[in-house]
Amino acid sequence: MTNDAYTLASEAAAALRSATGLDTFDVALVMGSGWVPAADAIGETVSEVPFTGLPGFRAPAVAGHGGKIRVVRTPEGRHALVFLGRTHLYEGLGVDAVVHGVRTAAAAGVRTLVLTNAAGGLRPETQNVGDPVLISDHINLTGANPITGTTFIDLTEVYSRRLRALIHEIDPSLAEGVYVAFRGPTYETPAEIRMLRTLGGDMVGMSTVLEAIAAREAGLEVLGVSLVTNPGAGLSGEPLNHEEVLEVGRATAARMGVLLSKAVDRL
Ligand code: 8IG
Repeated sequence: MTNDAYTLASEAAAALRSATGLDTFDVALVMGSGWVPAADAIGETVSEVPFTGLPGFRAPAVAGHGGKIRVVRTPEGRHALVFLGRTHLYEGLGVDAVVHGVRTAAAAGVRTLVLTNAAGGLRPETQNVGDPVLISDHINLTGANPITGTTFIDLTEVYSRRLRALIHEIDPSLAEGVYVAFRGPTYETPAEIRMLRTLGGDMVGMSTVLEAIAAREAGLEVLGVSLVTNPGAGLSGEPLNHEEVLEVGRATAARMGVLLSKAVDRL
C-alpha cells in the first residue's frame, strides 16, 4: 500500500459522484472479457463515465475489455457501478492500478462487489465451455499483493458463502470452483496446467484475485463468477486464442445477463 492509492480512490469516487449526480452506490460489478455483452441486462443505464475522465484510471489495453463505468439502475431501484473493462497486472501498470476500480467503488459507498472473468477450465471432465462457475476460493500465483505493510487480512472466506447461497437459489445447477491466477499475459504450458490440477485449481485466469483481496481489505462482500471459455492448455489439443473468449461471451451473453440481473437485486 501507499497512502496515495487510497487518496486517489477517494478522488475518483468524488469525481464519479459529481459526474453522475449520485451520492452513493449499492453494488459494483466488474465485467471481465466475455461478460461485457451481458452488461445490458442488468438494468437501465443512467450515465456512463469514461475511465479517462476519472483520476487514476487508464483505458484498458485489450480489445473486448471496454473502458468505462456505466451507472445502472436495477429493476428494484438500486444503483450499480458496472465496470466495462479492468486493468490487469500484465499491463505493467502495477498492482495499485489493478485494484483502483475496487477501491474507488468502496470509496463511493459500495458494500457488495461482483467480480466476473473469463477463464480456462482445469476440469474438462465436468466443465463445458460456456459454463459459468461460482468462485469458492482462490490461489494467488501472481506473485503480487495489493496490500503492503503489517495489515494482516483474513482470507478464510474471500468469496461470500452467503452470496453463493443466494446465487444457488437462482440457479441450483451452478458449479463452484477454485480460481487460480497467474500474472499472464502468456497462457500456461501444459505442464503448468497439470500442476494446477494437482494443486486443487478448477479455473485459471489472469485477474480477480488481487481485486478480491483489495475488496476484503475494504470490507466489501465479494461474489466471483468465472465463465469457462477454453480448456486449459494441453487439455484439448487445440491452441488458445483470445478471439474464442469473446465468441463464447457473445454466445452466452443472454444466459449471463439473466443470471446477473436476477442476482443484482438480491445481493
Ligand atoms: I479466457 O487458459 C482465459 N483466460 N491464465 N489461462 C489463463 N488465463 C485465461 C485462460 C487460460 N483462458
